[in-house]
Order: sequence, then structure tokens, then C-alpha cells
Amino acid sequence: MAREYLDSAEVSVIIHHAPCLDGLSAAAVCPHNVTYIGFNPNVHKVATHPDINNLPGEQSIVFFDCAPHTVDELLQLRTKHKRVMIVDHHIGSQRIFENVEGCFFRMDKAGCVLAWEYFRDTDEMPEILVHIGDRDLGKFNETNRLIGYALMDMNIRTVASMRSLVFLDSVMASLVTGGQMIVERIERLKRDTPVFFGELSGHRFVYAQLDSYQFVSELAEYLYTKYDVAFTVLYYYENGKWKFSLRTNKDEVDVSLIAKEHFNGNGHKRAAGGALDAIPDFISPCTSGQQAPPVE
Ligand SMILES: [Mn+2]
Repeated sequence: MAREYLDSAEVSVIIHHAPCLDGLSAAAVCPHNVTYIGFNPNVHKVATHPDINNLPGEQSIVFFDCAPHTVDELLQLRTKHKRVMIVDHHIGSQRIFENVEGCFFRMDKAGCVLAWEYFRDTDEMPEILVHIGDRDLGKFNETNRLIGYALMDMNIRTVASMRSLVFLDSVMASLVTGGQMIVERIERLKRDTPVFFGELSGHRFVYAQLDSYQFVSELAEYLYTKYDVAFTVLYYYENGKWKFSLRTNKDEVDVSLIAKEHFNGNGHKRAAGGALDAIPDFISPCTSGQQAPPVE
């Protein structure tokens, strides 16, 4: 189907979801010398994306793991190029493009798996793509949890770096080991981080200072599960500001409101954040174990 619409050997441009491990992996398995363009639908529009607009005409373009916002945007692009195809698994985009020619959607497969099948057909898929794909579909297991930790820690941002990983023979074993090391780091953080309790907007909360944003979610989950609190506040010093991350697992608590009122911030009901110039009074000053801000 997708191949009948556009032969994979003809593809000259790949527009892939970014920053996203699945989208980068989709681009990484393309075996040809093509132009890669990262596309974040939350930020970009096709019509105003400079890299897309600066393409010379008559390209054969595939959107992998992402799509334009409207059918009009797609049709507009098709006026300038030979072929523009969409291969995606986002349900919102499926609703927009399901009756449009050259748009292929599968809800049961991730972008990188769809890309592999399109470009590589029956070749055996590297195991790492199965795990990246499953994570992208929200199917978590012990192995892909470890791999996810390791990949996130590597902060992969480019197709080239993803490609250099995907085809390494040792990649699975190395990422699992790397992930185990990160699990150890998180366990150590849970064990060694001094925590304190406060009260805000009638809610008891637990707070702790961290070195960075990394592992905020893991530590927050640990703390709100362990202690009888409405929410967690984890904070760290970054770029001259104190950053605060609020998390809750309680339906009756809306941390976005608390972040707005007390932390100059915003966010979602269960996860929110803010930034202040100083640590506020209700995060009690210098209890034992609290570190001074780093000297800059
Ligand atoms: Mn995806």
C-alpha cells in the first residue's frame, strides 16, 4: 500500500517526529541518502517550517510518525512536489487524513516499526526498534524500561546519532546495562535525599531539593506513595532560578493551581512546575541536609 503509492527507493525527504525517540528511529532506518527534517506538531506548522519551505521542488517526501495539521497543508505541499505521503500512528492525524490518498495509518504499530517495514520489508528488524516502538505505544516492560532510561540519559537529538546506535550489535546489552545503572542511581536518590514536610493551601506536602530535573518524576512517585501527602515539591537550582516541580497522584488535588498561586508557574492537574528567584518561606529554610545554592 504505502510502497505502491511511493516506492521506498524514490524517497528523497523524510519529515520525522522530533524530538521523539520513535520519530528519530523511523528516520534512522531509512537506508538512503535523504534529507531529514524534524517536525514537532506542537511547535511547527508545515506552511511556516523553514526547512520544509526551502526544499527544492519535485521531492518525494514521507512524513513519518507525524503529519501536517490539515489536509490543505498536505495538498499545498503536493502542488510543489512529486509525491507527499504520510505514514503515521497518531489517532488525531488519522481522523484528519483517513480518507486522503497516500496517507497510511496503523494504530497498532509505532513509527519506527512502520518505517522499517516500508524501507526494509522482510529484513529482520533490530530488537531495539521493538522496544522503542512498544514504549511509544505505552506498552512497558522491564527491558524497555531499562532501555528507555539509558536512551533518555543519552539525550539523543539527531537522526545520525540514533542511526549509529540502532545498528550496533551490542546496543541491546549496553542499553540494558546502562539502564540498570540508572535504576541504581534512582534507588540511591530515594535512599539518600533528605525530605521535609510543609503545608500549603490546606494540604500537607513533602519536599526535597535535587541537583537537577532528572529523575523528578521517579522521586515524586516514590515520595507520594511512601508518605501521606497531597503532593510533592521537588526543586533545584538552574540558570539563576529555583525551579519547582509539583506532582500528585490524588484526584482531589490540582497541582497546576498550586503552581500558579505559589510558584509562579502552571502545568497539568497531576504535574506542574514553576520558577522563583528565591526559595519561598513555606519551604522551610535550611533544615538539616538542605544544600546552599551552587556558587556561580
Ligand atoms: Mn510514534
